[in-house]
Amino acid sequence: QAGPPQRNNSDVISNMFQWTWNSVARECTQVLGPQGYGYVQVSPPQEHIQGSQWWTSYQPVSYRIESKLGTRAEFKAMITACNNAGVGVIADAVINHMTGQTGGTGWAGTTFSLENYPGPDGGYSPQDFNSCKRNIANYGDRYEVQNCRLVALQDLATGNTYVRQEIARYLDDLASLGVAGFRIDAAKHIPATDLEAIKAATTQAKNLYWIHEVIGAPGEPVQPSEYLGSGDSHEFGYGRALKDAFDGDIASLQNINNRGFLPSNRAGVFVDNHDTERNNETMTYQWGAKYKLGNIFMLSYPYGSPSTYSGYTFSNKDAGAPQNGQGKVNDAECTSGAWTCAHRWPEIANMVGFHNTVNGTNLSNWQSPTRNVIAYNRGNKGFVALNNTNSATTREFITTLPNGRYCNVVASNTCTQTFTVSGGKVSVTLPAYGAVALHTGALDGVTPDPDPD
Ligand code: LM2
Ligand code: CA
Repeated sequence: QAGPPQRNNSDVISNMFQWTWNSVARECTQVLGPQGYGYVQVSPPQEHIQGSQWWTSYQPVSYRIESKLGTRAEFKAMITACNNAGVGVIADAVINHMTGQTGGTGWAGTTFSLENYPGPDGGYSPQDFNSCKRNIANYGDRYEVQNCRLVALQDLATGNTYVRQEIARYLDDLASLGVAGFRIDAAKHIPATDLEAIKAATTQAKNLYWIHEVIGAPGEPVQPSEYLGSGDSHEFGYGRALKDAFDGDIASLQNINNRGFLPSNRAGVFVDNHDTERNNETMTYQWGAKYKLGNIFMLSYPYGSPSTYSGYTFSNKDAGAPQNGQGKVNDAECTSGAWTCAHRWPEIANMVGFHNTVNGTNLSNWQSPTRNVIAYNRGNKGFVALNNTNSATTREFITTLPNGRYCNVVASNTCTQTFTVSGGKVSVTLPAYGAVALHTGALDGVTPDPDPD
């Protein structure tokens, strides 16, 4: 079993970038729970600097749970609502550094100056910061990557007992509010042994799910595999490989994991996240149909534990979220396209059900009649075919699904298109840059079981 423990019969995480706590709460109840998502990952909840850019979230000034995304009470209410919907909340924990600003007043009123933060939650003074005050320039130098400043952000001395305790107290506070786990931001910039010590210093947080954001790059001294002693790590090579493949040769995705990736059961994977959609590293919502195909692949192929990504449309990569005056996302923002609401698209939302249904089965019968048409089965529970070309194609594929008439779950939410499996064969018409996904939880005329097993 890869990744986080099953919740809502699922390990799928919906990463909801810059959504407010109130908006996430409603989404858990109305969409994420019913669609079968196991977890929601939210943006950093701690107090941060003021400013209109999204990345103020990544500049802590205290560990008070008061931010542009909501109050402590709203954060707690969100967790309750999500838990009631079956969905665990994973918090983005920014613990490598404080702000890059040299003074000011934070979102919730905390006044700070360079390397001086009054706390009491996240109270730090100059002795709590690393002595290297220069910015990281050479990623080939382990010392520099872990002890100097990431884009000028004041780097916490995570080797010190007091700093470890302060971070542990913050993570335990989040645990006491009911979070299910943590995405450890900038983990590459924290020595793996420090993270193990921080985890050991917690009382409740150590029992939760931890996933480390370690941006692996070939040849660098700090690698994601070092961090597996205190949690899973993200496999950034995965999203990069998907981008390469959908650029022109999806048959190359066969055995995608056989290229030095993390072991499947320790890897978090995604098509994109908030950084990679801004730096060209991966596909993004702007790739349209190919992006949807990438998500269908991720949710149907047995490697890693998947995070889907849901953010907002932008042209300026620093621009903060379009928050209709009150920081909310609602149906209108989804339909207007201001927010992508990608977690609601049938190609993503209904593939969560596919992913949950085929859990535990192996991939078989990989078929690739051309370099950009592929199909495969997941045991006798699921079948998927992808067409990464600009023309529709009708093909007969081998399938291990039992005979029956199946809904193409990526075509719509209401079984508007069906395909019939007979004698281990299925003939499907794949639209240009389109897909067919069939599974035993979505037979025509049979109400899907929202709670399989
Ligand atoms: C992360 N993972 O390791 C986050 O996923 C990523 O989004 C964060 O960068 C980064 N690490 C630090 O937590 C973002 C954003 C940066 C931004 C920082 C801090 O991508 O552009 O840096 O957050 O807010 C900004 C300015 C930068 C400036 C810095 C400090 O862009 O020019 O550096 O603030 O003032 C002088
Ligand atoms: Ca560091």
